[in-house]
Amino acid sequence: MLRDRVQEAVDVLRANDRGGYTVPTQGLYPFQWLWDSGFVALGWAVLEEKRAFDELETLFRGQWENGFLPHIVFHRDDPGYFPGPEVWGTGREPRSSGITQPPFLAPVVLHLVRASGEKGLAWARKLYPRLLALHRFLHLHRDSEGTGLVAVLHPWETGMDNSPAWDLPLKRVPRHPLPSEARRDTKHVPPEERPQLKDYERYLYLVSLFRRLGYDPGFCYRESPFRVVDVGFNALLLFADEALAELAQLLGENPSEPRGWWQKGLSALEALWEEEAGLYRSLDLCSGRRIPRDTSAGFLPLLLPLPRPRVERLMATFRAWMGEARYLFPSVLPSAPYFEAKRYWRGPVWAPVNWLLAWGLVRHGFPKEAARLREDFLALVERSGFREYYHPLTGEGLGGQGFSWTAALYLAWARGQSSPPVGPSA
Ligand code: 9WN
Repeated sequence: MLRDRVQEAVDVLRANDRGGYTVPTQGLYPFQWLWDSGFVALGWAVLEEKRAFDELETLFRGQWENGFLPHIVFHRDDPGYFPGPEVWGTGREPRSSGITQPPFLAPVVLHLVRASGEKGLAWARKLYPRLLALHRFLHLHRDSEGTGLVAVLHPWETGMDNSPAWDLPLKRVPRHPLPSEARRDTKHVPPEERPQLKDYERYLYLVSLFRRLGYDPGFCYRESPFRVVDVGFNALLLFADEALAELAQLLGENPSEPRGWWQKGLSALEALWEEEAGLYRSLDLCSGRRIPRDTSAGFLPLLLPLPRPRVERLMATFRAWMGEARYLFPSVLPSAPYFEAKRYWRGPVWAPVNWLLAWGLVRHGFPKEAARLREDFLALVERSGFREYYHPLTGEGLGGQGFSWTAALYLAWARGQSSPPVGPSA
């Protein structure tokens, strides 16, 4: 059975391969997405190491001169997605969006280098300056006060687009009237599994604002009514800083800049800890308050070295969540009033989150819990195929079908448990 699914996973990746890059799924997402590419590369690495590096090189073709890396690169036209390149109007070549996504790339490159030795080092050498420029952009332009943590300016930048954590900060964002037929997503996926129109109208308002501001990083930061220190984005950036410093060392480059960001960020992260809830929460920079919503992102700091009492407390919360879901790991605790089992990022299980949490658990010495994340994910695929996300109580498959990151992580995980490329177990 496992063997058949492995072949199916390979077929999904090959079917979504557009030559040098992989679309997340056909129809719903027909371009190259930033953080998807990181996870997809982990799967390609199982089949062809070079193809994994190509995925990232193609993504970096979309990098801007200031180091910014857009969340979508529109390598080819496709009328099936909204908002397409003409709505973004970023004026770049290749055409791209004008917001970013979690920079889950340096850890992937390091992971690939560890697996492929000298060859990998040569490929990584080409990517290193581009990664460094991306990290510089984020630490400089998204942390204008030099706090050590960076802000996101659009829910899509978090990768967890429709998370209930964004409901409160989004209320401040005006609605950009949008005829419901403008949306293409609900033509591919049942509307109850997608965001509501009122959310989409706010997403589009932000896009039109940034476009009006010419995508100038300073103006966008100051003018955006949505400015949030997302715990997930920051945990991934710091994890990537640590990987970048390690990569610098392997390549004979100076690791002090990424190491400095990492150290500063680690202490700043404490501002996101919520003792009573026993997990980390995002901070709304416009109100100056932590957002009172608990989501799976609150566990992602497990990717980082944390004080032991903090880890113990976080694990107690983690186990409480384990007790409420049949399949780990739900994006929202099922008993929370804002839980929606089928709507994206408001309850369902996502392959990349399981993968990242498992790396965090391995790092902190919780192999049993990490194994459970892997087993549940494999069971979900066994039951429902390679879907975009899954119902945490029934295992029903939801969202897009033939999904690349799900297939890629299945391939990577079919071989056994994986360890993070940094930390004691690396
Ligand atoms: C907007 C591609 C992307 C993922 C995101 C996921 C979803 C896009 C959308 O799909 O977002 O970027 O149109 O809904 O939320 O994490 O990268 O798979």
